[in-house]
Amino acid sequence: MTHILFEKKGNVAVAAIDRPKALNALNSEVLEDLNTLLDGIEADSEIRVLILTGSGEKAFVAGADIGEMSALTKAEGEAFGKKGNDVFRRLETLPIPTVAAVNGYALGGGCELSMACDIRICSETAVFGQPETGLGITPGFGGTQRLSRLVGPGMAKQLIYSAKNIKADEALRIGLVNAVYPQEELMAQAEKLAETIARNAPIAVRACKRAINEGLELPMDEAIALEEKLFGSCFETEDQKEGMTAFLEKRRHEPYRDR
Ligand code: DAK
Repeated sequence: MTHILFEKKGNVAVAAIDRPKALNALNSEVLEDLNTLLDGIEADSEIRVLILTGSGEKAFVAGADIGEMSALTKAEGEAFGKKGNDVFRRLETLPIPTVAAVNGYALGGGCELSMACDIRICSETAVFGQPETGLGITPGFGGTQRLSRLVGPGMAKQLIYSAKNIKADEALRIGLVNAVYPQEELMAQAEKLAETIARNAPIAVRACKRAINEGLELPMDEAIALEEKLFGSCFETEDQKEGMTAFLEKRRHEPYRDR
């Protein structure tokens, strides 16, 4: 991968989009690298949580690459949109939890990339926005859909129609991010959160992700039935047996083994 820095720390993977000359903007190469990253993560059963961030201090991702997009034809625009949407959807449905550690500008495709992650935390310097209508386009990587689901249609419409950016405190207030930290603490906090998640039973955590993501798309009766099925499947795991036995024996459970 040319534009992604990758590091594995125990069961946690940290990936940083690294294209400093364009504030980590997403061009076709970065989208291909993201796909390669997800191939590697899916193939590595040790990885239980993925943290996604931007390299440098200024930007998470400053959007899709405007230079590359500016000359697209209608057909090429659709192909570029599909490439991005496919990889963002793949990220969103990755079996393991994902945390976006937003360390600066998260505009357009950058905001959309953070919204394809399960959890967003950010630095005090973070700036979010969907500036597309100011550029003569609509959000193209799922922004109209994911922002409405995260912050509600009224707030999403205001942000998208006005193309106005918001700072970290406002992102926290509207529920776009879960927490704001000083820049120098952001990655440590992201890793702390990821390690906390990684210590819990991985099969159960993955089942929770499926239940929430897929359940939100279903009518309540079907969503509850999905939860029941996933709950039941946990009773075939060694981690459930160890977790409950340890509780009853008043001891700490052994590290979960993903079985
Ligand atoms: N694309 C390409 N280059 C970018 C960029 C971007 N999105 N953002 C920044 N850069 C480049 C700048 O051109 C500059 O390059 P040089 O001039 O040094 O060569 C370098 O990064 C540093 O940026 P600035 O000099 O502008 O830095 P400032 O601190 O002054 O400003 C800024 C930072 C983030 C406020 C500013 O760079 C900015 O406004 N950037 C653009 C933000 C933006 O509008 N992003 C949204 C892009 S639209 C679709 C698929 C996808 C999308 C839409 C449709 N389909 C095909 C369906 C998604 C659209 C978007 O994401």
